[in-house]
Amino acid sequence: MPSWQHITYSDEIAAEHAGSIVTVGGWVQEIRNLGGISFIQLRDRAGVVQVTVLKKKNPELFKEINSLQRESVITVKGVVKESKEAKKGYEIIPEEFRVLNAAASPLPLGVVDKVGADLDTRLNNRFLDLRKAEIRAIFQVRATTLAGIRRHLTDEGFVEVTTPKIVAAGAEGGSTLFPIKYFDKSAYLAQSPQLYKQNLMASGMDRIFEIAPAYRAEASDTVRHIAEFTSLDVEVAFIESSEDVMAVAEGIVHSSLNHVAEAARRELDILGVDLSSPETPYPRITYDEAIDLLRSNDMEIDHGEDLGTEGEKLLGDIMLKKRGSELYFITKFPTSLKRGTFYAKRDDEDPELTGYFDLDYRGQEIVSGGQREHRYDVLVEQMRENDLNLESFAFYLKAFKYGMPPHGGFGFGIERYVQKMLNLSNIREAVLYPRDRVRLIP
Ligand code: AMO
Repeated sequence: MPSWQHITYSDEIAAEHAGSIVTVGGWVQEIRNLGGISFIQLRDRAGVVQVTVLKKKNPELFKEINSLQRESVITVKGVVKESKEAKKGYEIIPEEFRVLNAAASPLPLGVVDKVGADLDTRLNNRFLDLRKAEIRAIFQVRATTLAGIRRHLTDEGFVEVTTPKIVAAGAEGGSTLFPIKYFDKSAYLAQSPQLYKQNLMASGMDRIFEIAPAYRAEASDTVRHIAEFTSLDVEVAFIESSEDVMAVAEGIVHSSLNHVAEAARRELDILGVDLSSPETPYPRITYDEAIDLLRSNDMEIDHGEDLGTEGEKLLGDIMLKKRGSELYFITKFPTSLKRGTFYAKRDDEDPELTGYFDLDYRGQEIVSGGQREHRYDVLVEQMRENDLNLESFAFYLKAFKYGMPPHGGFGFGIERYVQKMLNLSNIREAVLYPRDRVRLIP
């Protein structure tokens, strides 16, 4: 058995293990030296366990331990002993004590300090920040969310794919493209797998999804935009309308919220989050209804304008108050707003409307998508309207000429989802090492 498998986590030990020998490993959170006896709070990924060292039993060791700095890494092999004083009802009396790595002092970021550090200091020292259980819990919830999504989509017959992140053309507008050097050519970091997931709809893989990084050179510094985010992308063929696509998004959110509420109960407790999965179907309001609602709530906004952060936030408050819903679709976005989305299908009766939708969670867009234009001639026309160089999109267009079924899909921002699920004020809190206009390290 590898040595790491000999380590017992603190939550695996209980007072009834009294008398047995365990090996624990972790960081020295605190040392209290009372002269003849020292109490070490050893922290591992599961919690804290008390190690009690008696001077008279081993004076050398006692000295070494008491000179240790906080956050040094140790392993302790010892006997579990019931203790009324120890928080957990037991302590460990060491037989073997190893200092694996001594920490320097002072720490650039406190681990147990009550005073909250600012986000920049935390992110600059992420490895220390993550030693706090409530910070690690965010990423355990994130992992549980992804596991729930993968399970749900796989059960629904979707196949997970991986598409290139180094691409020759962007699909989401030139202003947010990151140019890169690619041998002797110029290329970009992928903003979205849009062209590839549509390409696959002509391949017979008629239900696919991808969970991968997407890159946007976002100029503005906001609490909901980052330059590298994790995009869940879904594409499904043989659909009749955007409603078929919305049903997939709804199913993912509903099942993953249920999954997290159940499987990440411990982490939600640590974070003080009471999570529930609202009943489906989620309410649907059209873009025009959303604008009317905002206007009747004293917001200055005209039909045809983007809802913007403020509009989405206010709409979130209204939808919660009036419809009791934290999750709702905004449908039928006007073509004027989605014109850049050259692949969006327009309404057959009213070309000024698309069937495009957003799914908002607690006043923030987390999903955006709809039915695509799958007819070659119409698509080319829409691309021309956008002044796109058709040659750069040759591989994409070709697939529409030789048998492309009607299809649709969406992009779903994972960090925005986790941010809203856990009521985090900044999206960066849901990213281990965020990238933005100023942040490239760590
Ligand atoms: P869109 O650009 O709306 O659509 O992006 C889809 C979803 O991705 C998330 N998102 C972001 N999250 C964090 N930081 C960013 N800078 C950022 N940009 C986008 C949001 C958003 O709802 N190709 C289409 C999707 C499709 O039609 O299939 C697209 O990329 O949660």
